[in-house]
Amino acid sequence: MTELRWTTAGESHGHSLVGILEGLPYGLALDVALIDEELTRRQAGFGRGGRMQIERDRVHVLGGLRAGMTLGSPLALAIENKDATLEKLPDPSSPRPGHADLAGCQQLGVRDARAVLERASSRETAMRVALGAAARQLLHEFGIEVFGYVRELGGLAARNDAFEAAGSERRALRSASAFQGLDAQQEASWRAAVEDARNAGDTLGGIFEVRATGVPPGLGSYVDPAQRLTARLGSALFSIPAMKGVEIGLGFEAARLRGSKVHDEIVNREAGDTRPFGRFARSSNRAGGLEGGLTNGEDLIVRVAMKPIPTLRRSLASMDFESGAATPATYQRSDVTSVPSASVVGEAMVALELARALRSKLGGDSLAQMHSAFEHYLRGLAQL
Ligand code: EPS
Repeated sequence: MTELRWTTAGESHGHSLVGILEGLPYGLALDVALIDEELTRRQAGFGRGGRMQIERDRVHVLGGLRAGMTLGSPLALAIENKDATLEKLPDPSSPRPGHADLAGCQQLGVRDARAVLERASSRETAMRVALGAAARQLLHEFGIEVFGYVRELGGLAARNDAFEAAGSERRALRSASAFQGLDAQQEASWRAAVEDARNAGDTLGGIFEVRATGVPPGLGSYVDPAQRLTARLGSALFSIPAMKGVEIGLGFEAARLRGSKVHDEIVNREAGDTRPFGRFARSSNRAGGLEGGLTNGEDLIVRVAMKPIPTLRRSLASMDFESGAATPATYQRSDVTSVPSASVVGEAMVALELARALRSKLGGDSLAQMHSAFEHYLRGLAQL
């Protein structure tokens, strides 16, 4: 068995984005149309700018599949850039505060912000969404579903219980939203906030939440610090450009409450609870499904804060690379907000980490072997 791991290559305005996902088992039927659906979802969202009018992200499978089934070899994917203008684009003369432009040039010791921003751009996350969409299909085989949605935009929060209130309408509500949201009441004010920021030449950040349901207990590790799922998720989510905070369950709020108001009491599973994870359940889920670096059988709940995009039409103060004179940061075009897109990327990252943890728990080289190991594991849980 190969550990599930992934890598990407490609520049924002280069020929293509390329991704490799290693460790998928043999025998998984992979629906490429579902990968493309996720790519389309990532491109959408009110507040996106000119670039998204140009791109039509579609995945090309370069390796790892035969007749739609995984071969157990690395899955190799490509997404073509329509705006493949890398060779012609000018070098920005003054770095943008908040982007990697300056720190990247400082790291390289050259005034070549183009070289830096091309890879620092969140264009790269399109490929992560494609790889994540493949990982989700593996999770789906084991009853695990990952769902992301926007909770807050420009400081305007959706209702707290939007996820629970949406119930079985969740997917339909999110598809109908221009923001990957679940609170229809919030849409108009988010739209107005984006229009307002656009008119002011400004940008907006926000918060999205990712939930995973059907997650069995015991994924992750309490033994190896690096394999604690909490640590892996934090690292994966912070690896998305522009993410400034990650909370799990109650998150920072837990620090302000007494233990009795934080920990989830252990109770007998209720009669209506059909999860096949044994007799133990919780009376609440403030831990967000993680204890001791391991999943505990409850839903996984993570929230992620995204800063506003650093490319502002109303450019912030910067310096000309050559002359050193004070000058506004270079501006070409930008989105006003991409929090809705970030929620799709966050979902992909959570899916990749959960799939990785599941692979490492169950082992096996083929999907059939994984299923046997899973059944055996569930029998063990039932006897505990
Ligand atoms: C980005 C700048 C914009 C965004 C881009 C991320 O691209 P451009 O410079 O071509 O206008 O649209 O996001 C994407 C291309 C994408 O697919 O999400 C940046 O500087 O990070």
